[in-house]
Amino acid sequence: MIAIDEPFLRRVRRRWNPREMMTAPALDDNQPSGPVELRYALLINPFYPKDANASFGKHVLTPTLALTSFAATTPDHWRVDYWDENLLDGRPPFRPLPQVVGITVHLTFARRAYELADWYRARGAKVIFGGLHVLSCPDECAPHADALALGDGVQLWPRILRDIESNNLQPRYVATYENDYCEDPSPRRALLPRRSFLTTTSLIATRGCHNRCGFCFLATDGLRMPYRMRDPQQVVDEFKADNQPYAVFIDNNLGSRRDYLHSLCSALRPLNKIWSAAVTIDVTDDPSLIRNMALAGCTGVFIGFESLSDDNLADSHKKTPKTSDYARRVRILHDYGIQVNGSFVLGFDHDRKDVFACTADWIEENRLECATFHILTPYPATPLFRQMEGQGRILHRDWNLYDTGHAVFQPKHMTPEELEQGYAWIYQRLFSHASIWRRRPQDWQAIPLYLAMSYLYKRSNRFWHLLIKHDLVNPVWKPLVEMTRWRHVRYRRQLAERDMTAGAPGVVVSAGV
Ligand code: B12
Ligand code: SF4
Repeated sequence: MIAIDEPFLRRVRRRWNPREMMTAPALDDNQPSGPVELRYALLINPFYPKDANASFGKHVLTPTLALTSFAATTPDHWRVDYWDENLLDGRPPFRPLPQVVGITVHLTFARRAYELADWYRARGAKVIFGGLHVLSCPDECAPHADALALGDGVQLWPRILRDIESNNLQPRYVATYENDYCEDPSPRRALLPRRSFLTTTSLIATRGCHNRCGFCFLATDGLRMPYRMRDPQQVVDEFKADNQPYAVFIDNNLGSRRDYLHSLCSALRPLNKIWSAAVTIDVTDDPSLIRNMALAGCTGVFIGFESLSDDNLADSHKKTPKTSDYARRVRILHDYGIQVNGSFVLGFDHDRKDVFACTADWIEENRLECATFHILTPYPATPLFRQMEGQGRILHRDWNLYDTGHAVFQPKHMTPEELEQGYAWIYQRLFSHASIWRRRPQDWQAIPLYLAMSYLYKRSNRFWHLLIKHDLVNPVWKPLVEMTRWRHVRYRRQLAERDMTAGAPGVVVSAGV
């Protein structure tokens, strides 16, 4: 048992953070405007500072689909380029100057998005903003862009380009998320640099979630996102077409409709590939679903446990099983060889200073292979933000610090400094040699891969910026992934043969991410 006051016995050492992971590349104000290339669009994922407590590896695990999803609707007579400032290749290109610059905006990189937008606009490009922050704070974004895309870019992007061609650009475009998801084209993954990510295959099969937790961006005012699903065959085709051994589903919750997940698994199974996805813990209500996921290649799930306090979960309106049953449910996943990456939010109103030690204990006791922590963050235009604002607990509106690594509100039972100290401590504890070892898989044959993955992911922050800068992410990571896939295919064969009633113990095949 970890002593309750351990997180506070000494100041947690600040982690080393290389400059390029903290500071956006400079934009040269003296650069004169060049000729604009007509029908050339540049799409930008802006830079955001990385939190040195967490793994830098997560930023290059798999790319966001924010831009590639709607890039697929670009008319053929337009040229389109993609630039992710987080890949450390410097500032986005400007020669020739694009006619249109499309930028995705989240609150944590809103300030950088505005800098980029102001720079390109001053030189004659038209700037279009879209993304979560545009939806929650349109009036703040508007002065920096020629047009805002509120909602689904897949529906809006071709309209925007058409209006630009006819010189009729409107200041706001609005689309909902209620159309048939099967009609969306596949994301344009060919735009992505393949060596820069563990896998370029970020798949998305569904949008939305059956829950509406008060702290989640899905609860943003005005966002209507019913649960929509793509045809499983479309997902399979995309997985095949990208030709990678491993895919990450970036769905909010791939498990909201169990019948759908069953059919998706049946479609994925023949591929003999591996994947991971975010699901809620209630998927374990149906162990046959977990078995199907394993047979279909699921090696890991990302589960938003959020909290080990039922009161916190009730306050958030999260429909979830009792926390006292979480351990049994984790065992079900482990029994089918599926590793668990647990996501925990710290700083809820029922959290006291013991939350850090208790959460770390629970994670180690239940051998969660990986864990991700977030300081509770009231995103603007959500019920949580309104509640905190109503209670006068919002400390500031510096969105840069709304990155779930900083306390931006007044917690109930500790100071903001204690919350940040506890957050830094729990990451350091879970990334320590001792904790990694304590959570090793039961099967000794799985241990070498587990250690290799864990050390690369959790203890290599000194090297990640070099791997990223020199385009080595995929080459370094891929052999481990291939080995995992190979072991998993063998495991799946055994699982298929295993008599369900015999209850033979499972083997966690992969671990680390
Ligand atoms: C992939 C992902 C990541 C990746 C890559 C992030 C990146 N920016 O490059 C990684 C793992 C690195 C990551 C990290 C983090 N993430 Co993240 N991440 C996601 C995830 C799972 C998928 C994003 C995605 O591809 N969505 C699918 C696309 C198609 O949807 P979309 O982005 O909304 O885009 C659509 C529209 O908005 C619009 N659109 C978007 N941009 C534009 C631009 C133009 C010009 C137009 C026309 C339209 C348009 O069109 C698109 C198609 O409909 C989302 C959850 C989710 N499922 O969305 C969380 C999410 C975006 N992440 C979130 C958070 C909090 C983080 C972290 C802060 C967590 C942490 N502490 O580490 C970090 C910080 C990163 C950062 N500052 O952005 C939150 C953001 C909440 C908020 N209100 O801002 C989300 C929503 C998760 C959640 N449920 O809370 N993340
Ligand atoms: S379960 Fe997760 S994705 Fe669904 S609403 Fe809650 S926090 Fe958001």
